[in-house]
Amino acid sequence: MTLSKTLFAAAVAAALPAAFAAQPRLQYEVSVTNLTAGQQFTPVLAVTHRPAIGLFELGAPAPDELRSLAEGGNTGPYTQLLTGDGSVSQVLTNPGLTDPGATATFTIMARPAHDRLSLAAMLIPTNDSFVALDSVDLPESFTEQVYYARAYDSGTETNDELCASIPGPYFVECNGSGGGAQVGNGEGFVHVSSGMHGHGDFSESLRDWRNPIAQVRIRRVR
Ligand SMILES: [Ca+2]
Repeated sequence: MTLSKTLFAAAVAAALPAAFAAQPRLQYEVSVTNLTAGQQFTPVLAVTHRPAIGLFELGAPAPDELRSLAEGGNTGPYTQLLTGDGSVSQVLTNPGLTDPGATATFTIMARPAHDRLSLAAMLIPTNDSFVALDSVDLPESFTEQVYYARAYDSGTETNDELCASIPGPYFVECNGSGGGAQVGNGEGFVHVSSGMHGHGDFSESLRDWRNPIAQVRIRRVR
């Protein structure tokens, strides 16, 4: 690049609003397939970010933002925390429930140095279990990268498996919607979910699972 072109590029960059100049330049299509037989995924939180940050730490107490997501499917607190963070390119929530066997597909942007993707969604019906990928590599080229995700328990709520404690629009075992009772007294740390055991209102044969519980396909499209 000649000096004049360099100066011109610098002048253009300087003339751009800061928010526009900071726009992400890479785009990815992400498809999340629910591999369980009897669990729905709540709206999926997805974030592209630098390697320095992540959503949670296995074996450690869950942050409040994870508690909201894992117990109630609420992605708002994480969105508020991550929006505007200099280590984050984009944070989004893909709306709607993802049924067993179904796939949720969305696109997400990332700046070049922000080469990680994290995502999470509550499993319903569970007390505080969620499906997640934490800080996986985005594909460098236009090839597709496939990951398999496990179910985790946020450790913030006892797994009483009762309709009153598990929110959701309709569960056959509840003959209607679930509730949002705050049970508390959780296991204390984020761990691999032990599944559904049938000691409450829900059927173990309908609702339990084995890992992995989701296939995540990431394809760079721009
Ligand atoms: Ca729990």
